[in-house]
Amino acid sequence: MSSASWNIGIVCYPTFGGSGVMATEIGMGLAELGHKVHLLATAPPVRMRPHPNVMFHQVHVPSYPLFQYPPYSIALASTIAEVCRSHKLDILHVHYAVPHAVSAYLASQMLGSEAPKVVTTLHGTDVTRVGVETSYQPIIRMALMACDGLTTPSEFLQETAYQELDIPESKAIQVIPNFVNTEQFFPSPSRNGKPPDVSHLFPNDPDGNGSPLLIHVSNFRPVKRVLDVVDVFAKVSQQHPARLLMLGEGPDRPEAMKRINDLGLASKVCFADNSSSVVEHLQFSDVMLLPSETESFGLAALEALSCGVPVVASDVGGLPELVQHSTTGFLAPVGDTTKMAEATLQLISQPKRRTQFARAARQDALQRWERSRVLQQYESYFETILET
Ligand code: GMT
Repeated sequence: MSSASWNIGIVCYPTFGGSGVMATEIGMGLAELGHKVHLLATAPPVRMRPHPNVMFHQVHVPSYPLFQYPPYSIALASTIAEVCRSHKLDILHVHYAVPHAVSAYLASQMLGSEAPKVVTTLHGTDVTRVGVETSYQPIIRMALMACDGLTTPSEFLQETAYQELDIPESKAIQVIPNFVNTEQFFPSPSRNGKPPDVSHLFPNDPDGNGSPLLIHVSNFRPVKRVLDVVDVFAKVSQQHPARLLMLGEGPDRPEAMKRINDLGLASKVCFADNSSSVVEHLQFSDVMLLPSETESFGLAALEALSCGVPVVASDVGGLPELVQHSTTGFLAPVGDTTKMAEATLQLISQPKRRTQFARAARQDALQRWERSRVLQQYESYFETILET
């Protein structure tokens, strides 16, 4: 742990998305290391747990009949300024640049010499999708240039931020990866190489007991290409008995359900909502499918690897930095569901091979992505920022 204890503000979206999850896990981790952490969001973040060093500050966004869009950005800026003043924050760490970096900039203007150091962590679509929109890019760029520190979870996103947001090389962007709590996400101790009984998830498929289980976990946004998941599963099912678990909620879920019904695969597919335990479902699973169109990192894939579940993913964005092709999973071009199905079949049809991949996946999670190691990187980074 660093010698000093800091007052750290963390701004995030409170939902199940990866940026909010990482923001909260960083906050919880820093609190355990002795820092005072103030989480600012419109609702308690989903991964927030009670801890004496963690305080939650709700951002209220008043509405008014005149407003078609209540001004979240300025409500957040005012809350940030208030929390900074009341709790003498040393560092404000904002997650997802749009619009959080802009709110942090406004708060700093309000606070003048009382302003804390501001660090923004870019997460993905805040650069690759939303950040490049012409309505947002100039102001996001201005706010990022004003930050004391910038981080990304992958080299891919670092490079993309320099290019797409036109950030000069003189402005350092530090890569600090996402992490996983390997004590929380671990392989099922009872599994011992045998597929667990998941018949309770598939009440209409009594014949499939023991057949391999594929899993997809996401927010079902278009960028996740959930119809490719269905396509891969359909191709796999033609050649090998299998079942599919679709975990999460989002806009493309109804279409995925419809496609599965149309294909006559409903009895072999289970849809679980966000209230389900991700760890428990991963522990049941044999292979994770993540055929995203883009992915700055792929936190869901990391959680799978940590549970000893090999990942079949698209060869895009930060995924090649995470998934080691032919060792912890397989990578295939975006949209190439035939290659993804072949890779999945290789794993599920050869249980010994799958077990080798599962061991390598767990080992990799422990070696490269372990929570305490990454938290140390954040502490050192904040120390450097506070010294400048
Ligand atoms: O960028 C997003 O779509 C939002 C974000 C989220 O809140 O879900 O996801 C991004 O951040 C995660 C945490 O750093 C990464 O694991 C995801 O790969 C990334 N999503 C994309 O780049 C599409």
